[in-house]
Amino acid sequence: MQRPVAIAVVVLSLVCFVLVAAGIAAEQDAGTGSIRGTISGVPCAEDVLVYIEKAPGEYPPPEEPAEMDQVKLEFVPHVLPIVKGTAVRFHNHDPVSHNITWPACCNGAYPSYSLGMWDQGIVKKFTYNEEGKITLLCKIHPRMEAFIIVLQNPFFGLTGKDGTYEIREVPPGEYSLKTLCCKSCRRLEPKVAKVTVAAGSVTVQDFSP
Ligand SMILES: [Cu+2]
Repeated sequence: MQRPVAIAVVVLSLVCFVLVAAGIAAEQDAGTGSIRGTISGVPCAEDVLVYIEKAPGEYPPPEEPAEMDQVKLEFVPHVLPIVKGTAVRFHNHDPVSHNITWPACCNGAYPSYSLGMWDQGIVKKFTYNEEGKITLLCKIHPRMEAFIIVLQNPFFGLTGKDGTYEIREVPPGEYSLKTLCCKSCRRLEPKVAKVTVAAGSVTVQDFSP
């Protein structure tokens, strides 16, 4: 093959690859919609969980575990939403031992439990097979606290510092969208909104007290 012809073949192949990849991405997005919005008027607009309470169908957990770290005597992240059946890997990046526990919760789905003491660098794992809100505590450091929220489906978002959230690739339908505050505003009543999601479009749903 002459050199200019070879170059043309390579360029054409690349163009075809990009077009096919773009087509696949468009097809994936075309069948679903997204939900966006802002939480305002609450003491802490960050790390508010916004989630679809119940979506039709079964949602298998991801193969990759979720991660909960301990860094500088804090849990990272502070709020970890997962789909039912997801395994969580617990890390310790502190030069001291931690002892993660949680009190019984969720109508008996999770009895009180301790992951035991462990040192820096060791990883522990636990699989959450029931829905619920689990409060993580550390027996050694009373100020440490975090939340694992086990949900029925993967359609959830956490607000950033500016109070905005986004839930992507939601199948079209009518849903009950709920909020859950976990920080200083955790005693605020959860909010509920009825939302309709259409393929290829964005549903805007803001929340305020
Ligand atoms: Cu600790």
